[in-house]
Amino acid sequence: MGFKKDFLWGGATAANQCEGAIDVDGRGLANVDVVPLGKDRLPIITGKMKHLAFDEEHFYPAKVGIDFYHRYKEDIALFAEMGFKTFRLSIAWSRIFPNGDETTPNEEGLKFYEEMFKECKKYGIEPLVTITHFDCPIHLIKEYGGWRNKKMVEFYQNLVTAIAKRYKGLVKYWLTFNEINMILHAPFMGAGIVFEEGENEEEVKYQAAHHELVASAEATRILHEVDPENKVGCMMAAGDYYAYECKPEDVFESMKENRHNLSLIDIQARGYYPNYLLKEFEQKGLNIEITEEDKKVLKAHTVDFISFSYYASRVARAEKEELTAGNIFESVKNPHLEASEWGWQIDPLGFRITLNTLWDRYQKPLFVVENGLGAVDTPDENGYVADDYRIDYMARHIEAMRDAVEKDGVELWGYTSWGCIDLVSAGTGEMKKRYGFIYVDRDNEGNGTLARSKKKSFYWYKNVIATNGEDV
Ligand code: BGP
Repeated sequence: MGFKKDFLWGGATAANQCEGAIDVDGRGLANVDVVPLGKDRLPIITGKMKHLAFDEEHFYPAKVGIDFYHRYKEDIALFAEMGFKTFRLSIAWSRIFPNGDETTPNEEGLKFYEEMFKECKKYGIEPLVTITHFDCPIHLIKEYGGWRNKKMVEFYQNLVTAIAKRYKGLVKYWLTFNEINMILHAPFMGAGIVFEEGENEEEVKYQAAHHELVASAEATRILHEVDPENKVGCMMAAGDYYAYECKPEDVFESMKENRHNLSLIDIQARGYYPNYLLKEFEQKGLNIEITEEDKKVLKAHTVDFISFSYYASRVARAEKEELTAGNIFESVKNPHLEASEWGWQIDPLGFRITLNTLWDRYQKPLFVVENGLGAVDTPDENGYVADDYRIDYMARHIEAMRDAVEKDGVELWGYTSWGCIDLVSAGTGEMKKRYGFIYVDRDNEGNGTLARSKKKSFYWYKNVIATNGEDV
């Protein structure tokens, strides 16, 4: 017995990486729109830039994305052709509330997603909706300082209420924040944080994270109240840390890295702050404001399932001299593994290990909502991409996932591969780092017709779904 009969196979995207049309139908500007391609990208992601600027000198890939806003019908038809049972997408907050702090939602924004969900339903595709995927209206950053401000909880609740009511019966699966732990690594993308000179950055990050946690619990409450059929999940960037050597110091380091990475999920899944994190705040002198009321909300509204992205495992070592580049997570190079062109260490067995870790720790159903290989694809003279490297990566990961289900008894609801259609990379802002089964004619400089074509992996994944993961 492999995957259950109603296993949700599909693919994943995020609004800011594919929609484009950033100033259409009343949409406001968001943090992700002002992240340029190129050398200035990192300070902006990390929140260390001096000004929050939107200058014309830089190329901002989100402006056009892959023009999913205008082409989603064509794209969903292709997903249906592959046999998708689910499609993960995110809602651009600033389409629904252009500034973020309004009380009346923008009808055109609401309508856009409603039409998209109906299009999915036409093919029997279940939408899986990320409420915010690295996405925060610029106005909320300029006016309130992003998630460092507790008022954000209220604005987020307005968003959730509007979409929960409007999409009742159309959407059942919801994720509150994409990769919530990313806040600790990329605070501008994760929480709209721009640091001020001399402030305690760690304290700001954890305070913002706390506000997101409370907002996530409130969202869970609202979604359950509006429709008891709704299933609400948290979402994290997962990937276990191994000890570099079996010496206790390295093992201890890997234990610390693992729980550090899981800390926010511990709270969303269990409903309270773990002691190790409270002790860390104490030892580092971090003053995080957590009210009694917040504690009650966290406790009362834990998530129904755990979703996560998995791309790579990581390595921890007591002496950290050999850090790998490429990935936003610090990791020592693993001498036993190959890596992608961007240094992400390829580890299918690590996927099985991570699935087991999460299942053992939380005993809640899991949903893999991102996995895949970012690679440079070169179309042949007929425009065809024979992406055997991607097929190989995914086949080995799907096999490992099957082992976790079949041999280890992990409860798993579904799998959506990342970037099922080529889109803009979150980490680099490039088009050249592609993940899709569907090729999009668009390059880093913004050239190309945006035409879609099927890669070799398109046919391969179609067969994987048709055989419910048996034939990979
Ligand atoms: C995750 C994000 C996605 C996505 C993916 C791949 O962190 O949730 O938005 O882009 O990583 O990363 P990248 O685009 O940098 O290759």
